[in-house]
Amino acid sequence: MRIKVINPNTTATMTATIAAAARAAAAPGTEIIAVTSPAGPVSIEGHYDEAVSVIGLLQELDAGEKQEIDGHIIACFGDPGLLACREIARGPVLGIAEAAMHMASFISTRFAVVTTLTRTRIIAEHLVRSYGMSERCLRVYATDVPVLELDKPASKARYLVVDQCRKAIDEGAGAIVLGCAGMADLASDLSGELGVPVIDGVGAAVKLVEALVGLGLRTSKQGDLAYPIVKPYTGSLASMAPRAQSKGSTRPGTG
Ligand code: 2AL
Repeated sequence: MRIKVINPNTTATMTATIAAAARAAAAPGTEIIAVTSPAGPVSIEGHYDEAVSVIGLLQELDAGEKQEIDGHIIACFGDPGLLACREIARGPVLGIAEAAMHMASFISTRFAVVTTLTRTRIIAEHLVRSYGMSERCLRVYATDVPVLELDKPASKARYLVVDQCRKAIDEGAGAIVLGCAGMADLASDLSGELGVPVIDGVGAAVKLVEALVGLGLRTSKQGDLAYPIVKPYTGSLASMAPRAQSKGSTRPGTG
C-alpha cells in the first residue's frame, strides 16, 4: 500500500519530522511518500495561511492520483482543504485533526487538544464542532508556541507543550491530542511522561488510512464529494481547472 503524506506548509524540516512519525506508525508493506508543498506559507497559523496553502496541497494531491497512491494524508492540524481534496481523490483522504480526534474518542471519554497559538486554538475549536466532537473534547489548549519553534530543538516549545498537557490532565482530560504536525515526534515520549495516551494525528491517520484501504473503502463519489464540475478557470489559476473524466476512469484530476 502507498500512502502519500502531504505537509501543506513549505518547511522541509517539518516534513522530515512528519515522515518519521508516519513511517514509525506504518505497517510492514506500507510505503510512505512524504512531500512538502511546492508553494505557500512556511507555516500555517490562520485562515489566510490555510486558504493559500490549499493550492499547493491540491497540486500534490492531483499528482498523487497519477502516482497510484492508495490514500492521502493532510499533515496540518487545521485539515486545510480536506473536502476539496476528497472531491479530486479516488482513495481515502484524511486530515490529521479528524484522525487524531476520532482515535482519541475510542480510548477516552474526554480528550483535550494541545495546540500552538491562541488563534489556532479557535480554528481547532471550529474543527471540534464540525467533526461532532464537542461532547468528547474537554477543551482546546493553546501553548502560544509558533509552529516553526517546534522545529528548533533549543526552543522552549516542548516545555510549553508539556505544561499545557499537565493542565489539561489536571482539568480532567483522559487523553491528549497533539494539535500540530510539528509535534509528531513528541507523542510516544509524552505518553510515558504524562501517564495518559498522547495521540499524534500523523500516526493516527496512517493507521486509519491503512484500515480503510485494507477494507477496500474509497471516497464516495456520490453527492458533494463527486469529482469537481468541469469548467474553465481563468487567470493565474487556469491550470487548476477540473479535467473531464475519461469514460470508465476512476481517476480524478485538475489542470
Ligand atoms: C499547523 C500544522 O500542523 N502545521 C502548520 O504549519 N500549522 N497547525 C497548527 N495548529 O499550528
